[in-house]
Amino acid sequence: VSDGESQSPEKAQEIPKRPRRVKTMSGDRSIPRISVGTASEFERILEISKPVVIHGTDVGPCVELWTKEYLTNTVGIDRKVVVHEAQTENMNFQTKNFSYITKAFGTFLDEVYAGGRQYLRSISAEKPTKMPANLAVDFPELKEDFRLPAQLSLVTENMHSSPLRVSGPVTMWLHYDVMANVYCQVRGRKRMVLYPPSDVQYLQLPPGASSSTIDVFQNGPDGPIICIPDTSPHEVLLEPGDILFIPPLWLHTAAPLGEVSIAVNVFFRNLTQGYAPGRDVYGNRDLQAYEKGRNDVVKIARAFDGLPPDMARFYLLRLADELREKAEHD
Ligand code: AKG
Repeated sequence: VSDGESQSPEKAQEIPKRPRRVKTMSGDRSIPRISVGTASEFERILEISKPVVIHGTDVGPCVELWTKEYLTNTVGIDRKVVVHEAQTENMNFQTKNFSYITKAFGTFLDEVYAGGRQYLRSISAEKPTKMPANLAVDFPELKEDFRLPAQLSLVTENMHSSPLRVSGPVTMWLHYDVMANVYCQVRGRKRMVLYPPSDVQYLQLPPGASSSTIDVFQNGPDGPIICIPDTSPHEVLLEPGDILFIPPLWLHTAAPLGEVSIAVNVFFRNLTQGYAPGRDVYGNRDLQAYEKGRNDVVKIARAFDGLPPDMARFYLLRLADELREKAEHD
């Protein structure tokens, strides 16, 4: 029940090998920190579709209020939550080195504030498998504490979901989402590394998956990220009150630094068409054309059944070249 999990079982594929040329270095591009005064300035950011950190806006009293004690008293200790309990400090969706555990909110807070490798990405309290998370509905006690600034009215109007994220010392795996995202840091600090969509070919995503097999933070949450050849990592350290705009399809991974990190992120639709119809609980269901394309690929490959494998390979690669040509030059 988290990002990258809308993959159906048939999407799961063999994990490709790690890149051979891995060396270490730190991210080479930092994400600009800007102030945004009006809704039309934010609209322009959406058009440019590059990540930025919006600072100096008001996300509500949560930034001061959301201490362990406040959350315990306000939400209550008995409320049940489903948390990721990790075996190592780098969660990996492909190797599934974590488990989903249902526990009482009070127990979760005690454990996570004691340094437990746990991560809450809230899900719908009403219909967890059918509806996206909504902070105001799922945690009505916290509703008045968090708000998006007026400049981001486009986000509010097109909101898909607003999960609460509470993270102990564990990193979130590298993945992309299909919805646009404004990630609002509330407490603690979070290191975010983002890769542009054009890097996807170098980031080891099994076919049809939205999560990578690579752990970018192999050198620890504050160490240099691993160098993945031919990619352009963009990096930022979020402080309370910062809002990171994560454009659709930008791959991202996150590491909390120091204390427990609390955030609310709001996924929103920024396309007028193209989303897959039907259920999308996590905001990462691939576009309709891609889902259809994957079915067409199966049909195309099947059309070569019964032919000599070397001839099938020859023509399938010719077709792949045509697709690449379209992607790069159309
Ligand atoms: C997202 O907002 O899509 C994330 O993946 C956030 C990751 C995190 O908070 O650890």
